[in-house]
Amino acid sequence: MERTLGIIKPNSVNNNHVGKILAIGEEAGLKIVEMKMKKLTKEEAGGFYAEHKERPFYQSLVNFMTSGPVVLLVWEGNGAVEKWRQVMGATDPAKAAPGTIRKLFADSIEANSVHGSDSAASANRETEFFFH
Ligand code: 3AN
Repeated sequence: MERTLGIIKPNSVNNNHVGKILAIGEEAGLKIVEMKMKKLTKEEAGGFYAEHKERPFYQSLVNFMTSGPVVLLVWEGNGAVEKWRQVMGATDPAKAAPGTIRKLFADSIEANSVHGSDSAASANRETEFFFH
């Protein structure tokens, strides 16, 4: 069984889409094994996205991710990393496939509703960052 870190971002919490997003993950065969709601600090959001520090959108991304509470969760399932990324859809909602979370709920490429770890190694690091 694999685990991956998911985040429901502030736009989707604010738009009352938490339940629908969790249902999509569960219906894909993933199980919620840890979950908490939290307003991230600038330090947490900045540290979490440290790999993007040099990108032009970094400061705006940190501001957005701290603009309201997020839902942090750990999904478990066979191939959980890839499965959660499949149901999230492409980073840019304009390019996301029909039926994916980002196609359904994203407001922009920045406010794109959800995060998912991009590899098993990232999943371990990100789960540690927020839960242990
Ligand atoms: P993903 O979350 O799909 O793995 P990353 O890791 O490339 O995508 O980007 C991390 C986050 O940064 C995205 N989820 C999105 O919120 C934001 N982001 C990515 N690209 C852009 C962009 N061109 N403009 C604004 N925000 C962006």
